[in-house]
Amino acid sequence: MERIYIGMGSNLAAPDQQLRNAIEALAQLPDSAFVGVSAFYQSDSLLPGQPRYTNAVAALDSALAPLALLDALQSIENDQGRERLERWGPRTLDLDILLFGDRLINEPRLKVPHYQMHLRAFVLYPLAELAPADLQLPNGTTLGDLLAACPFVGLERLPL
Ligand code: A4P
Ligand code: MG
Repeated sequence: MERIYIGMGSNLAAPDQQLRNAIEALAQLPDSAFVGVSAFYQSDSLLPGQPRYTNAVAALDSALAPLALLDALQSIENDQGRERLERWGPRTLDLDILLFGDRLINEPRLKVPHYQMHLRAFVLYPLAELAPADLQLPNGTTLGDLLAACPFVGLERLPL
């Protein structure tokens, strides 16, 4: 089993409920054990003109291979009505593999760590609820280093 962190985001069709449904689905993945989920956080979209996002991070222990996990996450996205009309378009549910154990993955369909996680407060702060500050990324940077460089700006942590 490897510890996997998954970033969840939604900005359409009742985002908080989309995330709750995604958590239920993640808890049923085969060969995996659900570890926990952060609080929900709201923030403005990185792209102007889109509804606000709700984001959270989930932790999972899994024996699935990375691409098998990606397939499973994409079918959860599809089950929840994801339409891929444009890259970065508004979405009912986005599930991104942030970290997969200590692996560096560079496949056409899968890059891990997620290419922009280090820049995103809506990823790093929920992640910090589940992972220790000394968690190391494959390049040796720690989560604490990333948090120190990423101010808690524009994020609203929703009450549990
Ligand atoms: N892919 C590669 N690496 C990964 C990975 N680590 N995890 C590939 C998941 N998928 C990965 O993703 C496109 C392709 O990326 C997949 O087919 C997969 O093979 P997608 O989910 O279809 O497209 P996308 O989500 O539009 O692109 P992307 O790059 O994932 O978008 P982002 O970076 O997630 O940005 N603002 C706020 N406040 N909160 C947000 O969550 N999200 C976005 C979307 C913009 N603004 C936001 C937020
Ligand atoms: Mg995505």
